[in-house]
Amino acid sequence: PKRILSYADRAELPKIHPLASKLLKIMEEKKSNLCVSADVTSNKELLQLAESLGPKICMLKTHCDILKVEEKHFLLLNNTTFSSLKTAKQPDGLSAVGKPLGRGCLLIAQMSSQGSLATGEYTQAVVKMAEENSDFVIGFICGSKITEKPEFLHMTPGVQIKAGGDLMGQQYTTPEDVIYNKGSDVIIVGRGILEASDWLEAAESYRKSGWDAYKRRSGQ
Ligand code: BMP
Repeated sequence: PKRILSYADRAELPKIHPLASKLLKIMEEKKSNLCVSADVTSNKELLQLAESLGPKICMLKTHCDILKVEEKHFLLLNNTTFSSLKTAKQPDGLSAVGKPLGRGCLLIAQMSSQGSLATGEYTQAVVKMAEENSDFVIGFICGSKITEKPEFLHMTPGVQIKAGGDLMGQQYTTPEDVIYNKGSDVIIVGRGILEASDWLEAAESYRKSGWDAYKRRSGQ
């Protein structure tokens, strides 16, 4: 594959979004392009995950709406306006609220599930939408690099050390394939880490594979 700019160089690009720059700097400093997908259903586990894996990750992704709160007898209103990043299919509207707060948005351009319809023209339309809203959109959830513009971040779910899949249609590729061959920037890993007997050890092995693949790709 073609040589790429380093994360550190991209963080300094004149047109980079401040949030993208912040993430790229974190990645370089912590030598981590690992985002853990904290798909757990208890607050306690979520906090434990954040505490123990914090040093290994550049980002923690949550599905706040799966947290169980029944035991305390109240409903949960999922309002993610205050998180630093949102994933969305439409940046309009969100940007009006998010921009003044220094927030950013990731657009879903491709999906890792089998039979996904987010391909071809849809993906191209999403790239165009991102380019037209680059003051708010900082990148994509995608399977591979979909734009050459180095200001945009590419983040890829469906990652495990062994390629394969689950019974619900999730398809997995390896950190090496995602970062080195597909040219993505960040690996998003859920069960590969959460189902391991030792979270920390598993997170370290994903961090290392993701980082080694990046070093190889950037020729460092
Ligand atoms: P896991 O590594 O356990 O398969 O988790 C992947 C995470 O990424 C899940 O939270 C899932 O909802 C999310 N995700 C995905 O797997 N594929 C996509 O295309 C988009 C996602 O948000």
